[in-house]
Amino acid sequence: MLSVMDRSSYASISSLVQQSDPNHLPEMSPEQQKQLIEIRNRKQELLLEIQQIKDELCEVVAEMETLDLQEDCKHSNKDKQMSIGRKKFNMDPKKGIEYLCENNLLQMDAQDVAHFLYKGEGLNKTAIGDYLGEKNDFNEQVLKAFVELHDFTNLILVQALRQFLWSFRLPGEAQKIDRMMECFAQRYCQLNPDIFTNTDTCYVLSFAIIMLNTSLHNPSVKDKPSVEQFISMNRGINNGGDLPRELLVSLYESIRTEPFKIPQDDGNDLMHTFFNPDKEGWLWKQGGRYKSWKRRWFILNDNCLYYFEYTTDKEPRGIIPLENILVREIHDRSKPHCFELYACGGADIIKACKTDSEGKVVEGKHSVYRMSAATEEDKQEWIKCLTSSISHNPFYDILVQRKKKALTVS
Ligand code: 4IP
Repeated sequence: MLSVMDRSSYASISSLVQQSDPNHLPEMSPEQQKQLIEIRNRKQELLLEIQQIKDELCEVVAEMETLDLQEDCKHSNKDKQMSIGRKKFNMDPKKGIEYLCENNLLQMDAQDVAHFLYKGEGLNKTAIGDYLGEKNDFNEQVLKAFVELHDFTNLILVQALRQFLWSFRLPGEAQKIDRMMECFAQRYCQLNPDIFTNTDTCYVLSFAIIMLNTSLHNPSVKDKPSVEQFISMNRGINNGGDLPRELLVSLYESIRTEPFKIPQDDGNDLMHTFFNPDKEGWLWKQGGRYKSWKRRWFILNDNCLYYFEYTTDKEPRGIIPLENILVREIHDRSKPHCFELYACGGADIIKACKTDSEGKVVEGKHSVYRMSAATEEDKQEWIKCLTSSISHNPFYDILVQRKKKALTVS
């Protein structure tokens, strides 16, 4: 508009535009009045346009703020879901992984899951161990991918084991340990092809090292094996031949001077044990010295029997290891469906521990543990589970088989 008007006429018209009474225009020619009306109209249009642009701007700003907010929420939601996923994993590894995949925080892909476990952020190492040891195609692929994330190149076997056993906690179940150690031995031999003639030798020696660690550093083991004993223990395990003496001496020395660091998981181990029991349920238990009956929640797991006052208790009231223990049916006049645990070999007192009335841990005083089940079926089921837990230690069966394989010349 300025281009069609000279500056002075624009100034004069502009001053008129500013007048308080826009309809009172006495000194203006009709031409000027026409121009003025046009300018006013244009001004109105421009003001309207400005208002529209302002409104649009406000909308865009509001939209941007909402987006930022959503993004923030999304992030905090993701963090929240991640933390829920980790907690779920620690309670039940399979469910945790499912949850993380459902929420797109993880892909149901062996490599991706293996990375997640290897990173291990916020994860309980016992739960990692359990997941990796699980027997199904997918978990086995994850285990393989997980082991492949470890680099054992040029490490002596003890160092490789240290690295491996620190990345998760070996589960108590023999079959799981077997699968994991098998994978470990394969990976170690693949990266260090000149050390062992077959992976079974590596597997057996790895176990010998783990056992040596226990014998040398567990205070309850009185007779500490010497290096010569360790060497003779491992005679013939290399396809019928002996492993180099220097190798065995260096393994022995490494363990003697520095015990394995085993992940502890802040007391969660026991909790974890209680999540996967062989059998659990209410039983009445008779006291040791005072023969009163108490209703207790029993959990049988890994060759050990635990009892609690309430199902929700975190700490057991008593623990009865089932070594050298037998079970038999018994008739009791005061309670139905009874059975009892007794020491084989005629020991007077069953080795066990319990918390006393002041919460102190003390030795048990039972010569037998007599229990009463709610029904005859439940009694039979307890006897069956206890008997199989007592008589079967699959871990040793597996090791014996392997040792046989490693001793035979292929
Ligand atoms: C107690 O009887 C309870 O039965 C205890 O069971 C039992 O300990 C005691 O055995 C027995 O004297 P009172 O409560 O009537 O005193 P719980 O600990 O489950 O309450 P056990 O060893 O069975 O846990 P002794 O041997 O401590 O007397």
